[in-house]
Amino acid sequence: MREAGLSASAVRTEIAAALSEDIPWTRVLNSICTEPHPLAVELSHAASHTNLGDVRIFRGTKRIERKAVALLLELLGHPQGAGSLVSGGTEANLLAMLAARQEARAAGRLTGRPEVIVGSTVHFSFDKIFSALGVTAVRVPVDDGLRLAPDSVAAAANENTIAAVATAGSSELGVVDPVDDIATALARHGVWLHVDAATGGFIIPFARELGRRLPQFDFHVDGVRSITIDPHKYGLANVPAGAILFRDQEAYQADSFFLDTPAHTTLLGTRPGSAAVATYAVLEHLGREGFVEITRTNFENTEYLTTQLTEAGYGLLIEPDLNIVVARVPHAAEVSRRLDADGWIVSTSKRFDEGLRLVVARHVTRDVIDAFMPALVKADHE
Ligand code: 0PR
Repeated sequence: MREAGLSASAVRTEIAAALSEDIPWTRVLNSICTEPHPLAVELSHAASHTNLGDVRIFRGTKRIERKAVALLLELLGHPQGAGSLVSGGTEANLLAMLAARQEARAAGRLTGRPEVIVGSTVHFSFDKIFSALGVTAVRVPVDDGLRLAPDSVAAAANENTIAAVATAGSSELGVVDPVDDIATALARHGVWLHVDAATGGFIIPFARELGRRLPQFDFHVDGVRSITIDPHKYGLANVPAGAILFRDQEAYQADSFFLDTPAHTTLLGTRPGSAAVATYAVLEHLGREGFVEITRTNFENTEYLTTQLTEAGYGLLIEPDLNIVVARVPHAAEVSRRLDADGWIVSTSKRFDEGLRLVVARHVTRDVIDAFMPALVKADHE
């Protein structure tokens, strides 16, 4: 550390220079995070000093977290449920797995190492979680559309199964597992069904309202015990804002040293109240109508991009459920690198050699698509 500190303006200058190296949103087509809503930015700034790890001090902020959780539970069809705002999808998925393991242990039915049933499309956050918890991942087949096959999930269940995970919107490919059919297939096994809707949670309810054919994925489905949903993705809150919701109670994680302090149900102790404020602000300000309109625009722009790609001779590798397009582009990794050199960020899935993955988040407007298409064609023909 320096002996004598720098002036504020010198520090500001350095940070401004670093931020200016970041890629502007108008050139980002790989990210399911987007520019946060201005109200989220403004109010999270106002709450930047808050810490939900100490709810004796930050009691007003805690009340806002409870209100945000209540709105999310209502959105997902179960106002009587429980939950917390957390740092993102990884922490939310971890807490769900901890709760499922806790329940299986309490029931005394485990005879060996705990197992969780997943498909090959499950998010890689589960690899971290399984290794941290000492859980074996039982990977079962996905169908031709890369969706988890309900019968194979049911066939894999045994006394050591603590949970099965369905993904309601994979960030890799934008496909939604048939959560309702998986729940039906699992019903007689009594297995905890966790739905990872980190990506799709703020899309599917509104897309269904717009008449799109997507499965019911939330607490309306009997057997769904926990859901991950991320305000910092399509919920337009700033990072870090995730949420874990439970049909019943939350899992107890730890007691504090201090009297009159509630037990912790989250992994993080000190945690940002600003995230709760940002989440609540966007939910209240946009309301259902606001989210439906944003979802409508995202799907319209996805269709616009698909048409532009087709006209330029690029087919789709899979039929997307959500606003993620995987175009067939030979040598996709090389094209992605050339685009990167030209200031455009796209991604390629390791699953396909010829798949260029494009995410149509809120900042990907028609203008952005119109600017992107010639850049893609140029990178492809270089
Ligand atoms: N589950 C699903 C279905 C996800 O899509 C993600 C993140 C997670 C869990 C983990 O959530 P956190 O990253 O909040 O812990 N999906 C994106 C991905 O890895 C995250 C992302 C977002 C990556 C923006 C890049 C980016 O620019 O694909």
